Amino acid sequence: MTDPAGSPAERAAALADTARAGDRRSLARLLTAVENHTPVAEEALRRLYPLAGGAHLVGITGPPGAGKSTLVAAVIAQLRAAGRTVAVVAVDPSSPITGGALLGDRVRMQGYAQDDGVFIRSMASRGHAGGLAATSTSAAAVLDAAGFDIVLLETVGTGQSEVEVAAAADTTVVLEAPEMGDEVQAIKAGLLEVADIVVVNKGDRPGAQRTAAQLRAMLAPAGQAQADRPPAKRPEVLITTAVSGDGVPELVAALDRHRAVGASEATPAARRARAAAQVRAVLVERLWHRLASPALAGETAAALDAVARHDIDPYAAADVLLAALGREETP
Ligand SMILES: Nc1nc2c(ncn2[C@@H]2O[C@H](COP(=O)(O)OP(=O)(O)OP(=O)(O)O)[C@@H](O)[C@H]2O)c(=O)[nH]1
Ligand SMILES: [Mg+2]
Repeated sequence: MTDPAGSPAERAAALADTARAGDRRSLARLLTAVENHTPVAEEALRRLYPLAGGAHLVGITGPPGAGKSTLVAAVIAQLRAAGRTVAVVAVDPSSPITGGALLGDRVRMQGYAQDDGVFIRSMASRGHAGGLAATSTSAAAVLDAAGFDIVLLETVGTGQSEVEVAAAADTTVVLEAPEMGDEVQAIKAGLLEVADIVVVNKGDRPGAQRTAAQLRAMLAPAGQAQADRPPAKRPEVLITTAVSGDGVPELVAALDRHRAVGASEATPAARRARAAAQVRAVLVERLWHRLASPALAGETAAALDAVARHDIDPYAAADVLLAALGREETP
């Protein structure tokens, strides 16, 4: 395959068409473009977004080492046995290589390397504000338009990343492992807020039942993490053992149930709220990008330094930078 020549728009059109037809190299190139936020990616997304919407987008998040990648590999096996196709994006804000690489190794070990019904990709989030949500949403839309039945987004839960990934997903699974210590307890409440399904993995370890019971208690009516959640929205708590596959069929069934309920019950307001989160992420990213452009970089740096020195507050700096953006628009 040669590099398609032509304008970004023409290249994007060609890539979008071949990616949509399922060509893996085109998919890989398009996702690289998405990762690098190139004009080609934007143009391709313009073509593909209207064709997306058929896939079930599932976010899987949780603390480092909880077994996300191992569970994703087990879910892939379960889905393929049922004849369903699946694409995985492992989004790792800290180490873009390792998460996807481990998952890729496992899936190769399982014999899916030559299987057209499985596509795996790891992606960096480029660190800046809104980047993870924008990247996840765009990558999911590309894979959705390419016809995969299920698109899994794996990301390590570190505080903000899971919220951004949840914005891109129809169903968010929060993974916990037993005996993970106090620092994990601290992020648990934040993680649980985005959970549609809670999974205690490493069910073969002592304490799994106890952890599941604790989580059920936290999510029960008097618990802390569900105060503003209607009863039907309370996440169920499942136990899996990713290394053996125990509990994985139950997890897939729970995903299907959540999707069916979501499709029938999601209100226009809920759909708009999710769209708002996605658009806001892109907006923040675009504005930040423009502030870093040669025309505004000096003014941006000066405003940030002034905040760092406590000469002005962040609100005042935001006003200054919004004014600078406005001046740039109307020269
Ligand atoms: N005993 C046991 N070990 C497991 C299970 N699932 C995963 N592990 C092990 O836990 C370790 C971490 O698993 P990963 O799947 O890499 O975890 P992860 O959440 O993807 O980790 P990061 O991507 O680094 O955040 C590996 O050594 C796995 O073999 C399980 O069900 N039982
Ligand atoms: Mg992983």
